[in-house]
Amino acid sequence: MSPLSPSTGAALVPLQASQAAVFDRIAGDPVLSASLWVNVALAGLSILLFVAMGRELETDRARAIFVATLLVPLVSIASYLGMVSGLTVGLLEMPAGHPLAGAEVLSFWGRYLTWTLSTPMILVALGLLANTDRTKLFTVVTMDIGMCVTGLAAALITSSYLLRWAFFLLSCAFFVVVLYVLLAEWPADARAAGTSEIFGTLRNLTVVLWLGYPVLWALGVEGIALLDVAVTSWGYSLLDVLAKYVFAFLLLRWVAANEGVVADAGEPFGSGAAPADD
Ligand code: RET
Repeated sequence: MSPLSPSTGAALVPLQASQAAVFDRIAGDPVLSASLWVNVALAGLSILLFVAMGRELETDRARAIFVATLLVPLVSIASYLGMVSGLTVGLLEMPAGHPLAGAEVLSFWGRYLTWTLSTPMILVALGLLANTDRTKLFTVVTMDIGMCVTGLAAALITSSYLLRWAFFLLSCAFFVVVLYVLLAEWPADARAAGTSEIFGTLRNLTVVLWLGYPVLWALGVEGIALLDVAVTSWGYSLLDVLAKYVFAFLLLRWVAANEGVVADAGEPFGSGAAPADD
């Protein structure tokens, strides 16, 4: 078929049309719209606050944690503006078997895309705090990216209900590895680095909140559709507020007050070998 054939052209038109249609739909639903704008505002405030909190940091590891932490609201503001504009939101027709089969459902797939950038930053910040080694950091970050990308696939598949859940399970398998490293590997590293207490608090916050995301996916419009689009969106937005801004604030506040402890742990992204005792 020629690339300029009428049918190809026809396929492109709805894609263009859907952005404006989606934009109008979101703007016309104040509850849904507020769930996005709240995060644009909070991400903006967090960026300003974090820059103020971290600008005096001087040591390598503390500054690396600062940059990773600051990237979380930076990615978030882009993510939420992308969704508000309709750019990263689609109208998907759910496959047979889905409770909303045949209906056009608003899918905020931009969330899963941008988590691919924001969640590794959260893990890098936590890993640096625990003074973990490169191998564990590499493992947790790649598994986390795997989780987000397969989560994106689960949300976007419109051909088969079964395959949506297959990707959901695959994403959960990646997630289990992330949880394993957080719960079984990093606590010992943090103990050795002298950051055990704050690491424990942030790890617990992370594990509990992150578990909420797959639960919401399963109960929301992407999964069994027990919750409607606006409730699902508010659910993710509230989880984001706690898992991103509150988490990042607590971490940065501690790092700013305890820079010496963080610096004594050694160079960032070490190999895991104990520093020479000279
Ligand atoms: C999905 C659905 C598929 C199964 C699993 C998921 C997990 C998502 C998580 C997201 C965390 C996001 C955060 C964002 C902050 O910017 C993709 C929902 C396991 C854990 C913390």
